[in-house]
Amino acid sequence: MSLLPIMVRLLRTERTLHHSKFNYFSANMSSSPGKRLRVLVDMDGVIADFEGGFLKKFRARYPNEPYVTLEDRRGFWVSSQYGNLRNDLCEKAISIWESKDFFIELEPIPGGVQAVKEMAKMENTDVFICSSPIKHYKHCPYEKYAWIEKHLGSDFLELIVLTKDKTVVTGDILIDDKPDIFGVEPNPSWEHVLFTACHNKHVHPSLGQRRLQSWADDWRAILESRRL
Ligand code: UMP
Ligand code: MG
Repeated sequence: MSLLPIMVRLLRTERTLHHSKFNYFSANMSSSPGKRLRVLVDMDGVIADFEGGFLKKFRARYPNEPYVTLEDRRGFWVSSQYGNLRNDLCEKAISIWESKDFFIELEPIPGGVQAVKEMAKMENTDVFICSSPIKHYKHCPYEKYAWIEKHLGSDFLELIVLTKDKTVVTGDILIDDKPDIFGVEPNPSWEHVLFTACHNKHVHPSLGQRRLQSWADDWRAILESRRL
């Protein structure tokens, strides 16, 4: 039996394997190294200053009521802390963010808009704005869209995910100031990077949880670490 046909077949197989391996590596190396990344960026407390806007409007509408300084804020829920101060202050707090123009007039958090624009331009990177609207829907969802258009531009209107449950949204990273993010999906695909805010700076991060102290912090390094 001649060995020639077998050797020819082996050589062909080797060449095919080599060729496809080369294609695989060259495809991966052609742009930036590592995999494509999907980043979910929260709005309130991360790019829009919910806490500052709330305090300013609460004090203007209820000048004779007690209030909580940003320094003394504890816990994610503003309404709970105000309710603990005095029962009826819970409803008064809620009345502030249920009012027309509350969400659209929020000031941007320093560096946030610039960082989001920059990450959206990065190669192999998809950015979505992932925000929870309040149940009183008369103004909030509309104003969140208007805020994004005003500060990030109309292209970002296509990148908005409004949901009460962020666990059902898939992504590699979720940058969010809420310390505990739960929902129907017990194993969300994203790593929750806790964005530091007045209400969470005293919170001990859960095991292995990373923080972004502000937008001056190294957000690029956090993104790149997830690309590997
Ligand atoms: N919110 C409340 N009660 C509070 C504080 C905030 O309902 O005491 C709302 C305002 C925002 C939402 O719509 O929670 C926070 O959204 P995320 O930043 O988690 O997406
Ligand atoms: Mg938030």
